[in-house]
Amino acid sequence: MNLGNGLSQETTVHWHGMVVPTAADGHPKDAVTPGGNYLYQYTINQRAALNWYHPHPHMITGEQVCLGLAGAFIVNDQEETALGLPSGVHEVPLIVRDASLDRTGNLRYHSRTTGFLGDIPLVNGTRDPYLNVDTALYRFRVLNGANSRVFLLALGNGAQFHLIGNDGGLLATKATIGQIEFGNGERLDLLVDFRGLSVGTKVMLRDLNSGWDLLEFRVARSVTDTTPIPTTLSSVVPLSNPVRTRAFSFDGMSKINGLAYDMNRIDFQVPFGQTERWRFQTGGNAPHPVHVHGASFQVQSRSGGRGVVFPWEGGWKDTVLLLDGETVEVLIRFEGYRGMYLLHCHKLEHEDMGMMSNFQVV
Ligand SMILES: [Cu+2]
Repeated sequence: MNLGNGLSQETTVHWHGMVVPTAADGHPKDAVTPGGNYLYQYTINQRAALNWYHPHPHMITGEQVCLGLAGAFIVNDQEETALGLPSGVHEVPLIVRDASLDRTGNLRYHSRTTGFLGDIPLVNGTRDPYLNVDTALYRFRVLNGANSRVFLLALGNGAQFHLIGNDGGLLATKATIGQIEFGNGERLDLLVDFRGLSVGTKVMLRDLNSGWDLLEFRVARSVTDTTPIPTTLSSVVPLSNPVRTRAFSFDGMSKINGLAYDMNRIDFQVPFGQTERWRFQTGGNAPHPVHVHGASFQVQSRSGGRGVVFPWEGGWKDTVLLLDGETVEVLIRFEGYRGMYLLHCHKLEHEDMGMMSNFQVV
């Protein structure tokens, strides 16, 4: 992928969820100057998932993402194809975010240390959106593309989501669940069953945190759909026997373990191929959605705060939500590439202020 930078600022592209060589990871040290070009090259060799791309330049990521520089893409594989999940018009990506507009209706960014919060929701860049649906089973590939807003998704008619996947692709087994809380950077793979509803029925996808209506499903056409809802989905090999434990404290709004980001400082080294336990904790100023580059991880436990690991945190993750007082432990193993990667808070204003750390896989 060739990036031509037509902005008046430097930028990069990070391929969130993809395990790529350091030089293709969009690290801020590889910033592309205005008018410059950069060739991102990597081999796609990983599980099926909804991943996304967004800029990662030093201290201006929040502004660039908020003003629209982000998108999603889907990786497929044979394990997923064999399940016969809804596809074609019955598989719909939904990028959910919030936004503020100026008087002319353009996107507007205002940085706040507590994180950008917009006045209105957008789904796939659309205000007050609706989707005409068939009386069929749908697969929604959902990305929280907001700078800092945490959404609590629910369906207005009280129907349940069939949760089948998240950041790292399919879960081992399906979970049926009524409300799902997800932070920025996280993804969800949801089946929603509109079979049995009459034409003319409207079902609202809502955010219970803000009280917003996000997207209206309008049942518009009666069809016969016998697509099964699978229960067993994917083989997820559990990581185990960590060699060591590292602790990361997300302090204030700009530091990890007491240090603000320094592009030229490498904070720790991780041996290639070694399973480790990483402990993420915070005393306050959350939500802190913790994101790791270079590998996915498996969530093991959460203590304090909400105190449980939720069904949407199973399988493989690259971003996990930390609320005030929470400690989350994950197992992680870097087996893609050696080189420098990033650990950071994905609340983009915290990231920009320095809640980020360089580490080296050696
Ligand atoms: Cu944070």
